[in-house]
Amino acid sequence: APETTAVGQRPNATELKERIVRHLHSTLGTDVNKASPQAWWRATCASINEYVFDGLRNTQRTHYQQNTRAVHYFSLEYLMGRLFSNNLHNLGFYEEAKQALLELGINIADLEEQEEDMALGNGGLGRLAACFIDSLATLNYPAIGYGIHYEHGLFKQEFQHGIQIERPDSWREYGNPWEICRPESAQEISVYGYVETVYDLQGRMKKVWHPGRIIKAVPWDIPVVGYNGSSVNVLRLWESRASDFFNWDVFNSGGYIDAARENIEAETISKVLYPNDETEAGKELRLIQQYFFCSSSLKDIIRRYKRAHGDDWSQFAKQVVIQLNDTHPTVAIPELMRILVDRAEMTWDDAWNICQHVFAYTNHTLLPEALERWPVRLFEKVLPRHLEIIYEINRRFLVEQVDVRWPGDVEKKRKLSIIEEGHEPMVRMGHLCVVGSFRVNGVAEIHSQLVKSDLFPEMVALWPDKFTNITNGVTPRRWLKACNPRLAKLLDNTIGTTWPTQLTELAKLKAYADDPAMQDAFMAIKQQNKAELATEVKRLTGVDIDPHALFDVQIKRLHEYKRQHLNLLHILALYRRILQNPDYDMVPRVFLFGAKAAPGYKLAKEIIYAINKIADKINHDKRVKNRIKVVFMPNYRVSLAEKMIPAADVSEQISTAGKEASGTGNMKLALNGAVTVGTLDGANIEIAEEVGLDNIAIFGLTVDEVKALYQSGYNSRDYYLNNPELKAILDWLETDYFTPGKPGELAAIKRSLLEGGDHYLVMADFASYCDAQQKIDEWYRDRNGWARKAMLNTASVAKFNSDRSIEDYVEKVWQLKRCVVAVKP
Ligand code: DL6
Repeated sequence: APETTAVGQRPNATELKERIVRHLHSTLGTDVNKASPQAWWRATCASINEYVFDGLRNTQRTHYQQNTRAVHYFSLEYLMGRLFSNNLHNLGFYEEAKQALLELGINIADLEEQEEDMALGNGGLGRLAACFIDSLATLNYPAIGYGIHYEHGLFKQEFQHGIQIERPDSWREYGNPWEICRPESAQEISVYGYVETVYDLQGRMKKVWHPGRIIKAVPWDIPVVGYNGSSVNVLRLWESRASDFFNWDVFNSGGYIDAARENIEAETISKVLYPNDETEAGKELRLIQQYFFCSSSLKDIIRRYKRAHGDDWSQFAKQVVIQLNDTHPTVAIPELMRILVDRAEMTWDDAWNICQHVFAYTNHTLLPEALERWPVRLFEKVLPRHLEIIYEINRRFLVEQVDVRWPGDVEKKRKLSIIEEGHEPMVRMGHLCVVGSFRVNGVAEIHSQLVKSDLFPEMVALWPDKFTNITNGVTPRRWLKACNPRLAKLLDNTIGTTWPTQLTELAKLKAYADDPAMQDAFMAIKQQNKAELATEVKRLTGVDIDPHALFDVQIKRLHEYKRQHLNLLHILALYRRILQNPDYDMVPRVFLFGAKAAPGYKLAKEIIYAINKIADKINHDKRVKNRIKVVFMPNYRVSLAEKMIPAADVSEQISTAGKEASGTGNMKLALNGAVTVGTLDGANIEIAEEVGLDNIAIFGLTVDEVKALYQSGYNSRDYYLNNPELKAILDWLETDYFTPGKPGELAAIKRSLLEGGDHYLVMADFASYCDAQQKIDEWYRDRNGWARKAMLNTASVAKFNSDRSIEDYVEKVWQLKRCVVAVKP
């Protein structure tokens, strides 16, 4: 335990029991003998919050007194999952709470199920933000996360006859015990309108924006508890409301209906999270969401800064650093310029100098469809003054940088311009980010190299030192200690208890990799986790799976580049081999999928449907004799990941090389002792370096080979014609074998691979993927050998810890100092 914590004395079970009962009475208005599970859960949350809020007050007071520099993490997404057990683990009294509840006749695991996931994000980018704020608090760095308080998070997924159905997620329908509304810190946000040019008495030109609409932004604070209660930071999420001012104006003039409509429109802004992963939406509401949270957050930061510094802006860039989580918050750059130039009446150069010391940008994707571009015409309508500012940023950039470096080179200007020319001119947000930030990072070594070589090579020529790499990481508190208590306990007993904050300690496990007793203990834990998951699979899907089979897990958003359909083709190959040879010898395997498809992504939904249909057929085919089971777990989310990851034997990380920026599921699975089947893509490359090639099954084309193949003219049909097994499988999809009476229902996959050009090279990698899977099969037959590999995975992945990522950001980007929080006596 650390010397100081923000939270103070930890309670024992008796104290907790008293608090829970007190809250049951005085907060929930009920009693022990009639309280519902929800009431028990809420009373326990309220008891936990007594400690959380103490920590929050102590942390905020200390930061204020010490006038600390802080990082402000701007992200449109935070995939927090549940906070109940996470907060208890981080506060250090999970066991005491478990005991207290037990004495009250309540099973803590049942209470955990009472909580809705806080799913305010789509996938990797949002979950990374959640891990980062955990690590920032744990490491005692002053930090605040800013985002949107969506009323509806990522949709809930159901399957009807195998088809994905989306249902609204109402995570806070009955309130959320972890959040605090702070109406006193509300902001007013302007949009639309026009810009007027005026001259003051000295003849100086000024731009005045006359907004067409004002919206109120109300903050909700979610305390973020560091491990051991070290610091309690804040995640501040903005909710949109109709502005009082605007509302009353319309209301007074008799426009009741109009006033109500205004209300609805204003509240729409924070209504729903856009469910697209890796695609830009291009919708007006999305741009307004982005501006709404950036403007509110900047105003909040400035209000806090002014409390200490008044109108003296000279310290601003020393106190404030803003990390832009992808390009989604880019509009913060012109917004800060607007505030400094138009409101604070600073010169352009002074204002730009501040901006360039405040913003840093993380790129999370190279996929062209995800690189945000906004139509100039939309910008002009929604943010007319910001468009003018972007034009001026661009003009100066082209004249002062590009033209100086490449005099008279019109083509370079066209390529580097923040405004893309064409029939529909566009604002390129990535360009604006690079120009306006002092640091740009990718999220894994290979990705950061590709950001430089493929995305922004000229920007690198202009500013070589601006670009860097910071490999992603995940918090071992949630992704090992809390989700895999059996393994956590084994680690505690074997290598000591400091690993949750000193993950490099895991390397000590290497010494036990050949110890049969430890191998047995490790495998026994995996077996228990698998048995638990098997029960959950039965409950959720009705499918019986054998916990002694190999559990092969692919959990991530559904996308062609992640190639769930490559996994499916291999399953079909195995099935076909069994049908052709009833004695086909293979290790029994359960293929587990979890994935949501963006509602508008047709092929992704077709792939889900195909997996479900094929699963149904195989699972009921007696001839298979349980050698294969296929399960698509519905509604994949953080809390389901926490159940699946500890039970995985194999981790599928099979994206086309060069397409997955990093991946973080790969890290969580390896940490929990799963062996990866993966391409040399994203962080897989670094995982392979850490665990060694004997402990990971690498296959497929490399980034360079992928590029060369595209260049030489890839023809997927060649693989179809030359590989009889692959041909037979694809042809199978056109029959009605899996969809009786409905031939062709699964043919979209074949069409995309043969006629659609197979952009993600599924056909090219198929044979190599089958070989890697064959290797896994052989490895798994040797129980001790497998145990060794699994243990060495856990022992070797300390690098992929979000504490390490945060220390890298601190060193390379943020330049923060730790601020140890003292408990007020
Ligand atoms: O950096 C977090 C995460 C990576 O691990 C994934 O590889 C990457 O696909 C994901 N990117 C996005 C893209 N969203 N946008 N823009 O979610 O980021």
